Amino acid sequence: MRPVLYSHPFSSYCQKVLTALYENGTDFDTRMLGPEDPSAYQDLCSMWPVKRFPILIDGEKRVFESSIVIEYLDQHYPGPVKLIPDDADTALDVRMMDRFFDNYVSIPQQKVVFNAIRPEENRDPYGVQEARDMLDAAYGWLDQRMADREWAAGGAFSLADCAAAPALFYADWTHRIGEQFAHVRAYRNRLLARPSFARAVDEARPYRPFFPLGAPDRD
Ligand SMILES: N[C@@H](CCC(=O)N[C@@H](CS)C(=O)NCC(=O)O)C(=O)O
Repeated sequence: MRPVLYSHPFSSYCQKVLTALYENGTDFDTRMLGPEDPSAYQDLCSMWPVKRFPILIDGEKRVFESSIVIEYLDQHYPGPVKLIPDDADTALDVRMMDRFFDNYVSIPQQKVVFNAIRPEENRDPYGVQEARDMLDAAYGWLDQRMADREWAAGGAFSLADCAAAPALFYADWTHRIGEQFAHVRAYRNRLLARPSFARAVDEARPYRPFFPLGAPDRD
């Protein structure tokens, strides 16, 4: 039996897992979370009351959290690309960078987007400014880190890059990565050129009109 991913193509955390799946050509089925099949979302909510996706179902096993889904795939469906390195210290570096991209790029990016879709009276300009400041701090730190690296950690494409790809993709749409962060921009371009992530981006193209801040005409 193949694992089943509850997923939507336009979701950044789903793209993170899809990138991992495509890297290794892993066979899986999708339950698409969308208006075409409301039962998929109902099933997700009954399994995971926090209602966040993606989740992976593999037989009796339910795996939540994109990073842990990728760890699970690495253990149970290994392929030619080792997304968690065998060396323990290198694996720590990979996990550290995965946390960096989720906590300090994706989360503030989503904060700005979610604020935009709230009713006017519930908007939070202070929180949005904090999120934008966090993105600038993250871009600055990452720019130095990426000055002499191709990938985020360990010298090869890994879990950390699966996290980085959609995080930087949408962060740039939300809060532009300035020209001064040339190493971050170059890294984002390398991620966009990676066939696994390019495929995830292509599959999500039809949903671009739904991007709340207006999708830019690029990428
Ligand atoms: N920490 C979670 C975050 C997942 C997450 O926030 N997913 C978004 C989609 S990109 C979601 O479920 N949004 C639904 C909502 O906010 O109601 C993970 O890594 O899987």
